[in-house]
Amino acid sequence: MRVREVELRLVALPLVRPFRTSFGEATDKVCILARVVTDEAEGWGECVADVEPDFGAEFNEGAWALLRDLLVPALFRAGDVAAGDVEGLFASVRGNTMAKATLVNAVLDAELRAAGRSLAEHLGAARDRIACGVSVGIARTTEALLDQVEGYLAEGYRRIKLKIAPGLDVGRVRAVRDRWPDATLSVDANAAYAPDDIDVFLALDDLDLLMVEQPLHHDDLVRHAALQSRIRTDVCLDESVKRADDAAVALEIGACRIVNVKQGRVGGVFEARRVHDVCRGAGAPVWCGGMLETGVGRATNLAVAALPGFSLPGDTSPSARYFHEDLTPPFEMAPDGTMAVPSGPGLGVDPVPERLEARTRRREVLRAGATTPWAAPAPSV
Ligand code: SMG
Ligand code: MG
Repeated sequence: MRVREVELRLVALPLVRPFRTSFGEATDKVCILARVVTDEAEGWGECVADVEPDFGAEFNEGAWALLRDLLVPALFRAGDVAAGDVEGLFASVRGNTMAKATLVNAVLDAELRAAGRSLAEHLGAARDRIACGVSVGIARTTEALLDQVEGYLAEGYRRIKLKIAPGLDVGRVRAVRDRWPDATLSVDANAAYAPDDIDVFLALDDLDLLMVEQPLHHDDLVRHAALQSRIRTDVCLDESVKRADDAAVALEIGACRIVNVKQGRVGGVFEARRVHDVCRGAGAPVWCGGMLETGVGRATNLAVAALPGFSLPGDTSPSARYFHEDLTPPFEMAPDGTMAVPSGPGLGVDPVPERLEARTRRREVLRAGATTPWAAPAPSV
């Protein structure tokens, strides 16, 4: 397959309610979408980077520059490519897994649409519906948090994840646990704590949590191992796992017992499947994380979440939990807290053209063969 054109768009969608984490608050979802045009079909990819480098080191403007100046030109230069080759084309670019995932997934989508095969089937899906959880942002008050949780439980979510931050942790979580003694609850700290905060985790240990997600620094597996050895609750890693080998090392040294798999964080669906395989081999449960994706990224996540090792509900909520109007036809959750995995060719969904246009803040079309500044021959001296 030859990639002839890549269209980049920066899109912005208002969120139905602000999403507050330990590192900040978002009122809009702002991300890059890529549409690759090949001689056979078109494919879509969504970048999970955000406006600022807070969850991870990547951010929209940086990812845009990298895509435009290095990754897309590498794709054009490669000529005839298969989706399985794309990761290799980017091997000389260190890190930047969110930007890379955008194109890995988009080229695969094009390939699968041309072949009439769904992404879920291609990856090796074991089910056609997945269990949904919901990630609840830090609320202004405990009462507001309880109201939100009550609403989500009534909608049928199978697991409630509470975002926590220093000072907004044990008291809040205990209030939720006291009200719903049988709910499946977890917490996510987004790396906000230090090893000295052990008392917080010892207190959370009494609240019967499914897991505590990314309590410590995003790069510190060793201290996560020390923490895991002191608490009963399973530690789950998110930010710390940027490739399959990170998961292997984390499990080997006891830094966690559960892994949050986000294809957009680890460089795309192929690496996500490798993370899944490593964890499955080690007997560790995995679940599908989320980055408040639009329908494009959500369809990608659902295909990954259908793999056999995904044994816990994911942060894979329906479109209405995030947006008044998604870019794609909305993903809906059944009252039993499950959602269908798309079964059409490729991602199985497309952005609705008018909605995409209305939400686009910037658009740039890159064409194979066109001169790019960095690729211009060096002037002779
Ligand atoms: O997609 O429902 C979602 C959000 C899930 O909590 C969620 N994601 O650390 O797991 C995480 C966060 C990161 C997103 S912050 C913008
Ligand atoms: Mg997380």
